[in-house]
Amino acid sequence: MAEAATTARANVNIALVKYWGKRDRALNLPATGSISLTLGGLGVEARVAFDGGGDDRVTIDDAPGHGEEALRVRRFLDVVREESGCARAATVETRSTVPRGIGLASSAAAFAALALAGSRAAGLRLEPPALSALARRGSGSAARSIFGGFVEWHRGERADGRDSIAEPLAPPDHWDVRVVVAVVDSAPKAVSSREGMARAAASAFHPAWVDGAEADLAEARAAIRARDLDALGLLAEHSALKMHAVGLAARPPLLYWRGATVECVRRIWALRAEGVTAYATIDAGPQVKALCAPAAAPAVAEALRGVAGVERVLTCAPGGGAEVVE
Ligand code: 2P0
Repeated sequence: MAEAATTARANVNIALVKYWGKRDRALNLPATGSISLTLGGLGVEARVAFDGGGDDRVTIDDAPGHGEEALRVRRFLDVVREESGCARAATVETRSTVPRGIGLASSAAAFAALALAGSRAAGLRLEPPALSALARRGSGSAARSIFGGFVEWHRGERADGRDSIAEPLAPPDHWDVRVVVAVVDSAPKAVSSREGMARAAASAFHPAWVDGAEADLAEARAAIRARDLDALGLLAEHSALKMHAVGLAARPPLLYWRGATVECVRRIWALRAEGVTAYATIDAGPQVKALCAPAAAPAVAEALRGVAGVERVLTCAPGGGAEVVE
């Protein structure tokens, strides 16, 4: 039996050990595990009601949803109906509190919020692991945004993906770090991460990426447990650069960087040489994110603001997991 409308909120997350390639595209099952940090204050709120017949009505940031974005939401609602037995069409409204065009993909936050709001609205009370598996069906990285703080998403072995779920490694208050985001290009990207991942999976370097994953995950887990910023930062930088190397070796090649992307990485390395501890990571776009201690964040932000081509800089702290709003 469907319940009344439910609203839920979830935050974006940034991968420290990246998800880059799938073992099953339909179910968003990853080729490797990944580890992320959920960021506070950058989220998506989703309201879902299974309230009628006909087609699903999807509103995204106060405008009727259209194209690929709305199609992904409708496909996800089909998954919720399949899991719950609810046959009704839905009314969905999502609102993003992530500033637009900053290169922090909101799909992780959106599908985590939709998984929580949608499952409740359809009458399901899912435990966090099942909720994470559901969110994964919308967007792989959404599996991680169900939880706050440091999170690991397991590759899993099962063909049905039931064991490919995220779990918290440490809550947001375990370790107060900052992620300073340098926006170097706010235009929509030419190659989506979904397409990029498919291309990267066919790269000659992808088998090496998969081979290195377990060692990277173990190193990241240990660094998070020990609150060792140098160890985690070096590993996060390595994972990001390796991820982009896989794309460079793909045919056709995949290059998300702009000139300013490289300059930001070099500026972060120069800061380190000056004694400011900061480490770079880059996702499926040209933006550079620096992991650093709270005390170093103002200096890191100022340095990145000074790099030619940087449009804006924002600083984020660890954030919490998905929650029901009403
Ligand atoms: C990550 N990215 O681990 C990696 C690093 C981008 C670079 O997860 O196809 O939107 O929906 O499963 O999760 C972005 O890809 O892809 C992503 P789908 P998703 O954060």
